[in-house]
Amino acid sequence: MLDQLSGRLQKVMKFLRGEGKITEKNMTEALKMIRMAFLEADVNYKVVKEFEARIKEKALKEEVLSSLTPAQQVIKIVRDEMTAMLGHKESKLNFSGSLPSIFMLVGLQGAGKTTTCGKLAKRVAENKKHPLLVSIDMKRPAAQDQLQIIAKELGLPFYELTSGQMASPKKALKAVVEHAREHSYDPLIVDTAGRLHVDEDLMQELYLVKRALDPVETIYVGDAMTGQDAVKSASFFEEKIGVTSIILTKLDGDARGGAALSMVSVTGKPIKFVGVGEKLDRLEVFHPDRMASRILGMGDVLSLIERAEKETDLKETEELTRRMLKQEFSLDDFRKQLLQIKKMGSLSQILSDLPVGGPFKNISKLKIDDQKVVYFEAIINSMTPKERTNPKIINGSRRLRIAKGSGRQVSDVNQLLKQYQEMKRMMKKSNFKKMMSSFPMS
Ligand SMILES: Nc1nc2c(ncn2[C@@H]2O[C@H](COP(=O)(O)OP(=O)(O)OP(=O)(O)O)[C@@H](O)[C@H]2O)c(=O)[nH]1
Ligand SMILES: [Mg+2]
Repeated sequence: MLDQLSGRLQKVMKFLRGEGKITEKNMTEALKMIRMAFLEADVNYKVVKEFEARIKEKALKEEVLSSLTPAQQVIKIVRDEMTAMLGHKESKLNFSGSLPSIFMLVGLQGAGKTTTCGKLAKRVAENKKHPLLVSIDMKRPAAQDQLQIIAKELGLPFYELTSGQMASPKKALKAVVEHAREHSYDPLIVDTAGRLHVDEDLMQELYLVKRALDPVETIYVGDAMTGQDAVKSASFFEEKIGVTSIILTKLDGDARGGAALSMVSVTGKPIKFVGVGEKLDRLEVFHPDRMASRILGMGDVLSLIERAEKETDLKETEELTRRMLKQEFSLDDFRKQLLQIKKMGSLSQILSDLPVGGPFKNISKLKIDDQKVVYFEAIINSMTPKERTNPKIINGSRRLRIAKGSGRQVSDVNQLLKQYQEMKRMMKKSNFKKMMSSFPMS
């Protein structure tokens, strides 16, 4: 995610570190590099100019220049300004005092509104809320079905509106809200129709729906891959119907970052969540500070830790880390780790949260796909406890026995042992502890 921008900005940070002293000349050079990186990432021109001016003003101050670590100071300024650009602090969803709180999702066609309705419903349900899903998209015949299928998958209620009912929208919407109130559903999450382009018809329709529902959150859903187009249409929606927050989707793709970096400054609205995959659990709280660190190559260790805490047994993780540090990493540990990886999401997702180019660079070369995790688990299950703690004793005949026992090939056993050795070797090289203690987190 945002690899190119991240790569270019990391070069600037490296350049600054290499310079030692900060002068007007090398600062101008660094700012030029930053400007180019941002423009290439499709960040709004005005936003870039303001950003540049603020960095320059702060970086060329006496206390920075005369400090012992001027480059570090400048890097911190860049990070802080980027955090501000992304919206300072995380921003939570609003709920209204009277039930139900209504969330209305709007945006262009294919931005991810329907999927995001499902993701949001799942998230609030996990926080002990009782969401009700409804779609007022009557344009596409499949639109109702799509949301209904999502609701079913999540085991959450869905209110079916017919186009007959929607012939008098005010009445129909009132009935939905009444239904939600009667059954104490909260929030009521409303999916709407998208259009290929912003047009007056759509805006008029959405405006009327908004007026009838009076939602506490009108959430603009924007596709991060479309860059400045997403920002422009967000402004248009804000102007015509008014939005309260933003969710950016498809940040798992090869979005260049322009949308994320311009959205808040241009619209003045906070990004509350980001979509990072098609599946319904791939919605993350948007943390401006972590995002800035991630883009600057400082890695999003906090998000990773948070996810790990949610998905895994914390004690087990601690123990595993301790064993890794002590180089006691056995095949049992390897298996535990595979299981945790399986629980936490794909390995590539986990790795994208780690500091790039840092000590984890090598680990990202390890490729383990989800199917293999299943095979590997079966293979390790077929080993004796002794073999697991001391894999060195696994000779040819043992390999054959293990393969047979797990229903796999000897080559699979070999591959597993190779991957285990590789991981062990990389853990050793990675100096986990040093990385964790030196990571700048404020
Ligand atoms: N990779 C990825 N795909 C996403 C994400 N969010 C949505 N999608 C995909 O984007 C496509 C469109 O999503 P929908 O939820 O149908 O979009 P929509 O805004 O409801 O579209 P319309 O109702 O046609 O306006 C689907 O294939 C989704 O799976 C995301 O965060 N990451
Ligand atoms: Mg839809």
